[in-house]
Amino acid sequence: MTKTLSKEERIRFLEEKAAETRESIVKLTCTAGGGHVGGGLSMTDILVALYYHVLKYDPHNPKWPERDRFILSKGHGCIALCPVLADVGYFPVEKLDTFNQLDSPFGMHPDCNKIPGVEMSTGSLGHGLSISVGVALSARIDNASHRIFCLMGDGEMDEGSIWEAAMSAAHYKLGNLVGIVDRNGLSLDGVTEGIMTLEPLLQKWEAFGWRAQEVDGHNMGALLDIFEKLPPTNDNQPTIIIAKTVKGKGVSFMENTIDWHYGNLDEELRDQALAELRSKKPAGGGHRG
Ligand SMILES: Cc1ncc(C[n+]2csc(CCOP(=O)(O)OP(=O)(O)O)c2C)c(N)n1
Repeated sequence: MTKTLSKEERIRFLEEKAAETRESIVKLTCTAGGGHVGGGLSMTDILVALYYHVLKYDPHNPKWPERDRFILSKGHGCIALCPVLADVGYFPVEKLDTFNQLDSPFGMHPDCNKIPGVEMSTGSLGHGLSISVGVALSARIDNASHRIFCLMGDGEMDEGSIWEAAMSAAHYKLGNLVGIVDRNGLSLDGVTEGIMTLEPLLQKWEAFGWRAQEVDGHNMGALLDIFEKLPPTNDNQPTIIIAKTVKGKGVSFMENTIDWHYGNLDEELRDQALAELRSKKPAGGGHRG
């Protein structure tokens, strides 16, 4: 989607998309009567880099066998995923007007039987990586060249199943698997280190046999660099990217605040949040790849 742009134009385009996505997250939170807004805003730049530059997919053929697979293990990030899937063409954006309403395909967690482009129904934390290992293993057996990306929360690292999956990915030498941790430092009701010490997280993944890297999860240029330098899919080691992020990124009263893990906005707060996000939009973007 952005392949024909210069690097500078691409970053500008993606930053603009991220700003638009954040606005959509705030609006959808109001449509839904509440939502996981903090974790949606922290993962936005990662999601935008993936869907507008990195992933291979065809929104008109969601089951295209050669597509890259994206599995949202932190399923409560559905509020960020849905506007991106709509914008890249999986379904009309107007459909999101029903978000979280009775009989809507769109709920707080993604349902792969109802939303085109969603690879796996998630929401119960700790399962996405195990599923991704299975999908990656099957791609390896089929000699396929697509990648499997799995986005996890850092609070989610407390789930033991993550570490079982981590061991098996290394055991099966799944170089086609890329895990990303949205390292915003907060879980549902506290700081991650207060609930269960995760650090040294990078070294833990390394010890489990993964190629581990850290990146500023809000620096579009750095995110692109790290994705562009992924090893070939037939490599023999899975990759984990620990993306340092800020929960509630972009809305000052939400940033780094546990209260905004899940919340609703009244009209005044919504307008304040949207005005802030609009004021931070990169000026003069507008290039479309
Ligand atoms: C198995 C399971 N236990 C508990 C929950 C409830 N829950 C929803 S979000 C969340 C916090 C997760 O924190 P993190 O992974 O850091 O998410 P983020 O901060 O990125 O939103 C919890 C405990 C759940 N969805 N699944």
